[in-house]
Amino acid sequence: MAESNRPVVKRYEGNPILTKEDVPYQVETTHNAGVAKHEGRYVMLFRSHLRNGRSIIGIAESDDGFNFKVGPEPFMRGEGEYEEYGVEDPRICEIDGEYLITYSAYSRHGVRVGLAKTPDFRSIQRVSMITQVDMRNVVIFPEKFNGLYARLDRPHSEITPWSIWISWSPDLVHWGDSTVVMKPAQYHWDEMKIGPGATPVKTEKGWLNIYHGVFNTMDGAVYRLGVALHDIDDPSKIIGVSDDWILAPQDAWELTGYVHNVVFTCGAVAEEDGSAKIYWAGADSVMCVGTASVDELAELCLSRSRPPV
Ligand code: BMA
Repeated sequence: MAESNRPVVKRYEGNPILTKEDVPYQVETTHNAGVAKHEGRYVMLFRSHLRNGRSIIGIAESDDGFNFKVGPEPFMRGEGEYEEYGVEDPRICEIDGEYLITYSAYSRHGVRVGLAKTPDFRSIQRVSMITQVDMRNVVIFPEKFNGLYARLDRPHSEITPWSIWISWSPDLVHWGDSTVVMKPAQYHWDEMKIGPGATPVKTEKGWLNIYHGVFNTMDGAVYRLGVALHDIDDPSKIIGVSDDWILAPQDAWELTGYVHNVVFTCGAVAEEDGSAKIYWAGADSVMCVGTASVDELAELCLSRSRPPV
């Protein structure tokens, strides 16, 4: 029987849900946002380019996960030597009764990842830089494993396509025991590079990792989203990676903008009814949302699996 053409991720008909017109201070984009639920409300931390080309992070809140109101002031601006060129692509992880925020920090020394935390999104405390340079896209798992925090990260490399790794920490500051867990597949939609996207979602079948993958064309890179499933007790083990992407640039604001042909995620929220809201940026310009069945995404990793490395 032919497979259905029904999309795995159902785009919200009100997309885009956040644009620069919604921001009460001067910005050029609203993109690459981490999203979490706090006291029943959705909190979005989004990246904005300023007119000097550097980025800051703003905050928006919503009762329903679709209609967001932006706060009057930016939430984070680059501070100090290692954030001199700005802060980008925040991910939010709720653990131990607080929210961890991982973000890319740019400076004359390169790009590395910073960790900050907040109990309520009113105040913010910087913890530490948690990588050296040439690392981006850090997502922390919302549970510990044998007393250790775990994160997926994405080191840069000159001799192999950029891949997804896992690292462990007793205290969120010192990380190690890193191993590679997943690599791009050759002549595949993610062959150029992959990176962790949303904070992993716990499912009955394993941890769902919604990641981005890049393919290079004559017209430049195309960013799409895919899914992988990690073992529930040991997330360094991948139990399936969907051969198919789950989302590709399609709407006008995904096809053109600050960087064309990009859908890029930094956050998803699992709901009690078994669905997840997946948030992505279109063309590094605007924020969009869509819904998917968590079980269907996990099943896709198992039934249409390609080898992880
Ligand atoms: C990546 C990062 C992301 C960006 C993406 C698409 O390398 O710079 O922040 O969204 O490219 O341009």
